[in-house]
Amino acid sequence: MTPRIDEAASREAAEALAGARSVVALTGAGVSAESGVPTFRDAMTGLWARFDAQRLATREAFERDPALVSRWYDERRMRCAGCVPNAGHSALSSIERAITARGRSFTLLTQNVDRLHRRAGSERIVELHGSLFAWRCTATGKERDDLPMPLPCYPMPSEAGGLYRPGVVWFGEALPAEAVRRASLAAASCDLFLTIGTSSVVYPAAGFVETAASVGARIIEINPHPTPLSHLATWRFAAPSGELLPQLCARVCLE
Ligand code: BV8
Repeated sequence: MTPRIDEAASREAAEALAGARSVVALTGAGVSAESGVPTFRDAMTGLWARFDAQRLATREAFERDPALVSRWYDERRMRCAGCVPNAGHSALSSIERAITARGRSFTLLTQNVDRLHRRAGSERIVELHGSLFAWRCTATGKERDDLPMPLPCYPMPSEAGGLYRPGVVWFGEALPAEAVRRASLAAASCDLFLTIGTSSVVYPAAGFVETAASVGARIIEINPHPTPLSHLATWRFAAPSGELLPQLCARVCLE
């Protein structure tokens, strides 16, 4: 049974969103779940069921077994290439356009590596954790997103004599400095922050919610399950993002 969304709260939150001076949205794997993109835990099915994602998504794992890790990422890349943005992605893209058309600020921080926000038309995107479609040469550090799908071999050697590694941020690796700079600035200067489809346990990404709350921004949390940061939410919707975001969008875009 689809959870009933509190109409009054939804109207209030949409009014706050429509009137906000500066909006930040943080998304996690839950936003892509309705597109069929496996979240970390879902990705661990079949061949991968016997692995722990957090142990596989590390530089040490790649150095220990580059073929295994390259294959896991390439299979996730191909899975994502076959998925399409859902109503939640499209709603966020429309909300961005409606807010920026009014001369106000909108920044989308995503932990997702599937590039579905970009395919849905969002433009002001900060990819906090990189992308499955980017591969980085271990010898030169240069990234490219045009490698054949599937890769011809695992791991794939680079022209510079290194290997191509996934262009994502692994656990224990620093996020791209420019992404952190943009995200920190946006979170510290926003007056409305949406946190959508994330378990809020991965840092420093989850920390941007805390930054926004510390500067007095109002927080909208959209997640069927509570998170460790639910107590910071001004409005909390225990609903799928693919259902709630179009409702918010309808109100914001018609304002
Ligand atoms: C770093 C790319 C330091 C790879 C990912 C405090 C501060 C700083 C660091 C730490 C800290 N505490 C701990 C750390 C270390 C660590 C960390 O956070 N560990 C956690 C697990 C405790 N952080 C790091 O290692 C980060 N690096 O700090 O480096 C440093 C500094 C300088 C120099 C050197 C080092 C790097 C973190 C990035 C890791 N990479 N992704 C890949 O994808 O393979 S994170 C990855 O896992 C995802 O991006 C995602 O963010 C995270 C969890 O995955 P999921 O569970 O699938 O997704 P999510 O959490 O979003 O949960 C899904 C949610 O959706 C659920 O809540 C569910 O209820 C909800 N949902 C489901 N359906 C729907 C829905 N919601 C709405 N609608 C629906 N339909």
